Amino acid sequence: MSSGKGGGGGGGGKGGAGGGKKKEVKKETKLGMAYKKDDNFGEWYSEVVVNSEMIEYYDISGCYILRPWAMEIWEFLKEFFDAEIKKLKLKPYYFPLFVTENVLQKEKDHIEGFAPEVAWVTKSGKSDLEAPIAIRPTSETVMYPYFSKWIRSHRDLPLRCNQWCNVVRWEFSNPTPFIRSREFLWQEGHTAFATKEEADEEVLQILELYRKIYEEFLAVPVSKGRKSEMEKFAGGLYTTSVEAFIPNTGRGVQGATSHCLGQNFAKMFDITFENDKGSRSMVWQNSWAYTTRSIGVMVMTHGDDKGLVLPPRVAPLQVIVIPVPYKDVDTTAIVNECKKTVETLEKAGIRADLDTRENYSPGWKYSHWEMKGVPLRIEIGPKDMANNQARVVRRDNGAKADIPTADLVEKVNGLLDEVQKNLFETAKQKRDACLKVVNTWDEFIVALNDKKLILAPWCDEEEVEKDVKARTKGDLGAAKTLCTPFEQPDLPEGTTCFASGKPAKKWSFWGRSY
Ligand code: 87F
Repeated sequence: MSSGKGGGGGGGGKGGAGGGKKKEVKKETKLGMAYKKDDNFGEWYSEVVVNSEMIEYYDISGCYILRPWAMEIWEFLKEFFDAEIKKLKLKPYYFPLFVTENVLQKEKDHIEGFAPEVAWVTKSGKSDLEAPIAIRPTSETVMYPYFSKWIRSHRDLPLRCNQWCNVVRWEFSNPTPFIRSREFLWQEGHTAFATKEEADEEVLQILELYRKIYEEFLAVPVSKGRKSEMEKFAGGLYTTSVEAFIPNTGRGVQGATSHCLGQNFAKMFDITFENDKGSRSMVWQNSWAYTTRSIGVMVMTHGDDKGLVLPPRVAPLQVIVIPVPYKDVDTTAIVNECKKTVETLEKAGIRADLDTRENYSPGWKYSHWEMKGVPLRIEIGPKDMANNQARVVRRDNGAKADIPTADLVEKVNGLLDEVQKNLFETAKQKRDACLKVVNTWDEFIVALNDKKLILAPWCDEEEVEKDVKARTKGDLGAAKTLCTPFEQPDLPEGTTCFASGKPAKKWSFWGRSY
């Protein structure tokens, strides 16, 4: 059971600009949220992740402690994804954390832009290392020399490897728990095939799994699409992604990426196989990843002024049972009824617990578990006991129902499904309400300032994307393409690019992003 202490992240580096109204916090217990989501989103977010006990701030900027309330969510996602990729014949690997400068530099062309973010180990104890060693920001250069060694003939293909690990990218822009941290957890899949067709197929299979993680587990709507040439992974052939949108900030956020690397790395690392004609061919490669950022996107999407709101499928606890004692009425009987309820729910496979702490009032406990985002609360008092019922309260919309004890499991299961569905539908409605189709530059600027998710006809020229970036540069960051969605509206003959006036080739999402 948690200590029940809220608020007050230690360490520095809390995100969000100052200002914004502070709500009165109940003084005696320090429980409750000081910031509102619509008043000061940055501070609200920091407060939610700390008060819900997902995150503890750490004394290195951009590094955070992930507490069980966050790690258990990560484990649910991992369990699902791991089972799915095993069906696709992915094998688990673990490659070292460290990489020599020599090997890291092997992919010089694209590492160049990333170089400032690479962290180095230069000492052991007091003495300098012979040569500095980098900490992996990603593992292409760590893995591919061994792909070259392991792949000899077409019988060694496909090679499909996945590792769950941490990576380090020493970012300098505004660190935000989950969303932008200097160390984060991810899975990285790296695969090699004999043909491009097989690689192409896998890119989309994985992207569909990422969509499921966001939409079916985290209840966050995403768009699948392809990245522009500017925004793709420079080392690869093409990049696909799932993109989410945060209405409060009007920013897009890349949820996960699935890249077809083509034969670029095969060339660099000499990854070839003997084909069935007896000569040597280069492999076709993919790489793909999703990270703990997904948890942050979920928090931003569903959280409210009372704190975190968790989709039931990823909630470490789905039901919290709270005894509501009354003056002279027998408390032991109520607590026993609560215990019985938890047992019944647990037996039915529902994640349930009870809060029997005697030094806190029921009202305090309600706020505490609301702040932690538990999907359903069950209150049991003398009246409920007498009527053989329990009061069930939904976290997502506050709806209350008195449910006969005999129907509890069935009704709770139904409610959990409803909460899951409602969170997704509500988030989708909010996102769709931000969608703005624009055709001209003037409309684009209005929509951008209005925090919209912009869909615009585009000529698909890199120079034009650069130009848009330059023309929208400012304190809030420049606008860029988020992706070109696979689901394309009609593009009538003669449609022109919103930014260049040239003939438009496609509809693309534009906006500011995380
Ligand atoms: C930061 C420092 C050094 C991103 C970096 O997306 C290198 C890099 O290569 C870097 N930040 N990237 C691109 C990562 C590409 C790719 N790697 C495997 C993925 C999915 C998983």
